[in-house]
Amino acid sequence: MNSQQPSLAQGLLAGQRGALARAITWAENADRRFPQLLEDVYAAVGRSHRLGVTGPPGAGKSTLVNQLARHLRELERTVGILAVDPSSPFTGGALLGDRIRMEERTLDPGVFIRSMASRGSRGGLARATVDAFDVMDAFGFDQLIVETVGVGQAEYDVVGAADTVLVVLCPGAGDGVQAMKSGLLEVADVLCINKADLPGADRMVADLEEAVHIRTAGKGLWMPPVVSVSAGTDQGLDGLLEAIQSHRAWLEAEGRLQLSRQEQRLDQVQRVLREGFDHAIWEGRGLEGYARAMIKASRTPHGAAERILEQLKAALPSEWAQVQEETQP
Ligand SMILES: Nc1nc2c(ncn2[C@@H]2O[C@H](COP(=O)(O)OP(=O)(O)OP(=O)(O)O)[C@@H](O)[C@H]2O)c(=O)[nH]1
Ligand SMILES: [Mg+2]
Repeated sequence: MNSQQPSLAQGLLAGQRGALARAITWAENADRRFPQLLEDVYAAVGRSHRLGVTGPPGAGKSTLVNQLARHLRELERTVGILAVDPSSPFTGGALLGDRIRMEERTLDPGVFIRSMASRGSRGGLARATVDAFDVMDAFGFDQLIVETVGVGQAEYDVVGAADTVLVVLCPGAGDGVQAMKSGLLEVADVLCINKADLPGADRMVADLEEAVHIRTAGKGLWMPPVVSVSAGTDQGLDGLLEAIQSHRAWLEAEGRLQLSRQEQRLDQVQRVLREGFDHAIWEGRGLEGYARAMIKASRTPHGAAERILEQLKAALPSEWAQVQEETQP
């Protein structure tokens, strides 16, 4: 173990919440000490089930996550929750409400809740979320949940970092049609129609079941169950938990979870690389001067970038191609 921060890694593994909070801050800030920390605790990563919860603003995601956490606690399972603060102005108002409702759970040591600022950054949010999930996983929660608003690619990337994606919709406002158009349906492993106490829920369930059937039937794919609940009045949560559990069981059969985790890791390598790449090539290698010289020599910006890219490609180590050949089946 690295001598510089044994206490944080050990604190994390010993279940100290202060250590967990600090580790997540490092993850969020892409702190330089984070990679070593993750290395020190990595043997303990991989036991939690990761649930991503997304859906349009106001669908009832926070209410639902709160209820899910309550039911999971009744089953004596510990829960770590990340709430990605929506940076979009039209959802900003719900934030305080979220906090207050989620506060109910924070007195329970079996539940940990943390908000993450989305800061509108593309790969950055997903990278930080996965890093935070990894340290929460090492800490030892049975269930990890991330809530995000399904409005853009960054949000899809975040839920894509989960084992199981729960898409929450509610009747009215054309949500069902909108979800089908926006591709929300494609990312869903479980579809939840919340606010079943409102009119139109049954119709929506039927429509979505049909859409799911058309998409998946006969293709050997997972067929996402459509579950209707009323989080506000705590109706139907058992059925929802069962649906989540059935997806988890499906993943764990035939090594699918392992494959899916490998893909998640690969995505994370790409995100971390992307964040580090700009910095690495511009820093201390004279690239800026080189680019300026090309601009002076009246290259177009595209021409200059293309030239630099060609040179970078030529510099890629040849053993990469070999490793790839060796690992091909
Ligand atoms: N009628 C009804 N209202 C509900 C139900 N569940 C949640 N709500 C209400 O829906 C509103 C939005 O709930 P939230 O849980 O904040 O929704 P959200 O999806 O987290 O919202 P954002 O995070 O802002 O996107 C609140 O006023 C809730 O009280 C339900 O089952 N039935
Ligand atoms: Mg919310």
